[in-house]
Order: sequence, then C-alpha cells, then structure tokens
Amino acid sequence: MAGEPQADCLFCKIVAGEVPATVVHETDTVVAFQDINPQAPCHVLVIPKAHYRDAVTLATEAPALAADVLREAGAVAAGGKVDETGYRVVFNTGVGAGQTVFHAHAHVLGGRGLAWPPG
Ligand code: DGP
Repeated sequence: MAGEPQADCLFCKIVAGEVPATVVHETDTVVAFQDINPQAPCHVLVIPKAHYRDAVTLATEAPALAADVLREAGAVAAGGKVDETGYRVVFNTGVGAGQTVFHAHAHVLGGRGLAWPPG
C-alpha cells in the first residue's frame, strides 16, 4: 500500500526510532535530520514519514506531502541561515543519479559555494 512503512527501509527505521539520527526538526508529516556523511557545512535530509520510493512518486501519489517536504527544506535552510547566501535542494532519483536510499528525501545543502553543473 502506498505510503506504508517498509521493513527493509533505513529511513522508515529512522522515522520509527529504530535507527538513531540527529533530528533537527520534525512535524506530523516530515522529519529533518543531519546527513551521516555531510557534503557541506549544512547537509540535512528532509523525508516524509510515509514511505514513497522517490520524490516524483511522492509528488504524484501524495502531492500535499511533497509540498510539506519542500516547505520543511525551506525552514531547515532558514534555521541554518543558509537561505541568506543560497542553498540547494537535491532529490537524487534513481541509481544512476546516486540515489542509495529508496525512501524519498530532499538533501538541503548550503554553507559553501555550490558549483554548477553538479558532478
Ligand atoms: P541518496 O544517495 O540521495 O540516496 O542519499 C542518501 C543519504 O543518506 C546519503 O547522503 C547518506 C545518508 N545516510 C545513509 N545512511 C544514513 C544513516 O544511517 N543515517 C543518516 N543520518 N544518514 C544516512
């Protein structure tokens, strides 16, 4: 069933409190936590609590929840003060793009110069 927790999903385990994470903010629908392997001074992951395999699936099947993720990304950026200099919201989608965890998540990256195009 769409959105249901998946037993083999790392981020569902973080939502359930079964895997520890440094949570920076949480709402009824989303959780924001520090990436375990930060690529910038600010590198926070924002995930929906419900399970969707990637961002486009999330936006298609639960658009209001996708909006919650984006709104939370903005709140994280403002909280980390990276909104003043600019930040990047990244949804790696698919293995070839570097997605390694198949539970939709936004990377919020900032606090350093961010090159374009990304690698
Ligand atoms: P992606 O490669 O786009 O699927 O991003 C997955 C991110 O998840 C990656 O930047 C590293 C992060 N990550 C993987 N395992 C853990 C974990 O156990 N805890 C936390 N906080 N982050 C994790």
